[in-house]
Amino acid sequence: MQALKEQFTADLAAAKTADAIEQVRIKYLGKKGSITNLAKNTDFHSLSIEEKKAFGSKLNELKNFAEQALAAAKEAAANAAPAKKTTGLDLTLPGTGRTLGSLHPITLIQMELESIFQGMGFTVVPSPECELEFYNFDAVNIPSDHPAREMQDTYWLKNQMLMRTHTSANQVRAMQKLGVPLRAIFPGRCFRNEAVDPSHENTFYQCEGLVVDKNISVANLIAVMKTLLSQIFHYEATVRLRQGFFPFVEPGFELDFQCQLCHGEGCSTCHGTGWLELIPCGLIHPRVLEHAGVDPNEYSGFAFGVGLTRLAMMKFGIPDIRLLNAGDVRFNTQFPTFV
Ligand code: FA5
Repeated sequence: MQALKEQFTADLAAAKTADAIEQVRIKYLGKKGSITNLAKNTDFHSLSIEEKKAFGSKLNELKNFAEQALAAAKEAAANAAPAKKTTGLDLTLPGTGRTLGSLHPITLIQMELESIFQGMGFTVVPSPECELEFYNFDAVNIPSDHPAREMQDTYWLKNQMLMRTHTSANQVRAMQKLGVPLRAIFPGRCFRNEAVDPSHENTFYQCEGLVVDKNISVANLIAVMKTLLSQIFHYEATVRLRQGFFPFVEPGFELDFQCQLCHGEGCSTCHGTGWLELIPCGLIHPRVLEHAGVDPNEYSGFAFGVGLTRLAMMKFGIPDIRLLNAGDVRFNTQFPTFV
């Protein structure tokens, strides 16, 4: 009986559900249960009266013990908290913050430039990066044997096509397509196969500007350049105008900008000169007008090619041009969306 009691106790401890407890009850107290069978299998005839009494009392004790233990186990199982069903959703977790996108400094400066020029009545014209040799060179008065071609090392494609080396490639096509009078800008990427340093990239942005009308003079050109710079920098920028040579303008100028990183002292960005070439410009050469079918006796005009990438460097104080193409998000996200 003692062994049976111990085995019963162990079985009951292992039974955790109402079903399992019922199985234990059947195993020990059911019709053919081990405790029930104890009485059936005992040969009472061979026992004395005292032995019969003692056996009966022990057996009752065991039955009572088993019944009470089963009742307690059933109650405990019924009261146990039901297993939690989880959806995998934890509403107490902190939310994931959304990062706001940001605009690249070149995009910012291009948007600003477009808005300034639109304010002066210019149209913004999209243009192809992949050009015909004719529009990039011949049409703007740079024939194949002209030394100016060597100034702009070119990435050549097939079929007399190339990656444009400057946005001046738009001058003649724009006059042919849009006609004159004309007042338009052409912002976009240019490509030159040249050594890269803090102020030179092989892929950079320019913004060509073109005004063709009657009686256009250098005074008009200077007025537009002054308006542009004062609106971009919100202060009187220190500039210098010097003679410049470009086969597609006559006279030609270089508008240099005092380096904003060293304030004219000289640094690696301006190669120690204190100045950065920013806006080459001039009056459109009569031969370029002729290439576009425009009569130079009737019309004149000016053109300029803003170095957009360098303008971004001056505006935002970026010391090395290579940062702009590096694609480093830590750099790209530093710039105010509204300038
Ligand atoms: C030209 O490309 C002429 N087409 C500009 C022009 C237009 C002159 C209309 C007259 C009339 P230039 O090669 O100097 O000129 O380049 C113009 C500007 O582009 C430079 O002043 C400079 O700001 C920028 N630039 C030129 N090469 C690079 C380069 N490798 N990396 C970054 N910026 C450059």
